[in-house]
Amino acid sequence: MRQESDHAPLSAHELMNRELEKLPIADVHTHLFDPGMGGLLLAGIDELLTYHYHVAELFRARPDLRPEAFWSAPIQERADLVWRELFVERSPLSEVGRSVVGMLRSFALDPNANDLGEARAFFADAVLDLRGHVDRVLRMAGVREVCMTNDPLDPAERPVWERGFERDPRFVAALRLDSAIMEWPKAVPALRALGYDVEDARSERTITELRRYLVDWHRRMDARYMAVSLPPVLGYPHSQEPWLDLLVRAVIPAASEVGCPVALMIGVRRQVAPRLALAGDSLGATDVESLERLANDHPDTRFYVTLLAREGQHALCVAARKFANLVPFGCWWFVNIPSVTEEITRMRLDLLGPTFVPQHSDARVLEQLVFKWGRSRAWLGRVLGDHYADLGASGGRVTAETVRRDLSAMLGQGFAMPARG
Ligand code: RAT
Ligand code: ZN
Repeated sequence: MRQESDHAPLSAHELMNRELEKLPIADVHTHLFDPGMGGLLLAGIDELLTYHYHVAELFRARPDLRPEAFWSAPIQERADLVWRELFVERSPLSEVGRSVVGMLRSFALDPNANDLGEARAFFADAVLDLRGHVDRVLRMAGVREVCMTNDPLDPAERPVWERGFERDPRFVAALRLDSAIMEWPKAVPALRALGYDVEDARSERTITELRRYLVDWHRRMDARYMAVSLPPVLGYPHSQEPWLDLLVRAVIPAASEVGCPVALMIGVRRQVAPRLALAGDSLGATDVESLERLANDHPDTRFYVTLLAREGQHALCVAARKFANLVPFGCWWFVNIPSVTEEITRMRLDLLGPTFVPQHSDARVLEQLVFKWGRSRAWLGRVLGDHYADLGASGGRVTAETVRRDLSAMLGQGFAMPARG
């Protein structure tokens, strides 16, 4: 391979890979927490192996296992079982399996070990200095900022915000709305307990109070955006679903009031297999036409949108060409597999140029940042390298500066609101 020191120009792929390696990433959606929030931040090998992506694969490998027995076992036992079934007895060929192998290697641990003894001892030691471990993981992952998923109605999380904690400026907040609006009126007692005068009927008073909740908590957390995961079909504007009414009458106005974007994560069908708990969710294809109508009716709201199904990704790109306030982001969960991420990202580049956010990690366990971003950098390098090579071959300018500028706009800024003209 040519080296820079040879003064031979780097190929577009070499340049891209070098710049991606150096790029400080703003990870726009994770389920990680500020280390100051105590036990909420998950880390270590047992949490890594009991991640719900592995759990789903465990029950495929061992259909004879009863989920109830699995869930009632201690976490170490569950992690040992996952390791034995998915890493020792079978080759870990799935995306999440290959990722864990790579992650263990980056911590100089044996990815082919017969048991978890070495890894468990290593991570148990590492988390004794949690802040030092966080520093190391962020450095290894090349991540400068981690956006959390924050829910004031979560009884484990709310007291931490109420008590207050010293914030790590690298961990920024996102106000998650699923529990507040998706199963309305289920949230009414919890909102009332927090001092918001809401009732089951979606009266003007209730809407005003729900907005007050959103604005108050947005400010308290200094949140970057409000986010909600939605079913495949939005049915905008005619659906009678309470959540759609609340989205339109409370969430969008509250986001406008505080000047933040709204992230719509569309396409999830929750709990089709309830026995699998977090691993029991599925997906469905999105009606992008509703999204177009929503974007058209709310031109001043910036919607960051990710779709769970492969179907609909092309339509989303086309919709985003019509509505600048629709910004596709990330290859989410079931589409976060290289065969599909490459397809989606090539399509987004072809149709939108560098005006979207190509990836987020969705990490739930700290060390996942290392492998999820390691793997994303690899396919991003292939896809972006091809596009810049093509641009260069056509006579366009491809330099370290232009590549760095574009990468920073796509992956380094988080969900930014454009400056008002
Ligand atoms: O990818 C995941 O971990 C899912 O369980 C979901 O959390 C999803 O990302 C979401 O944010 O709803
Ligand atoms: Zn998520």
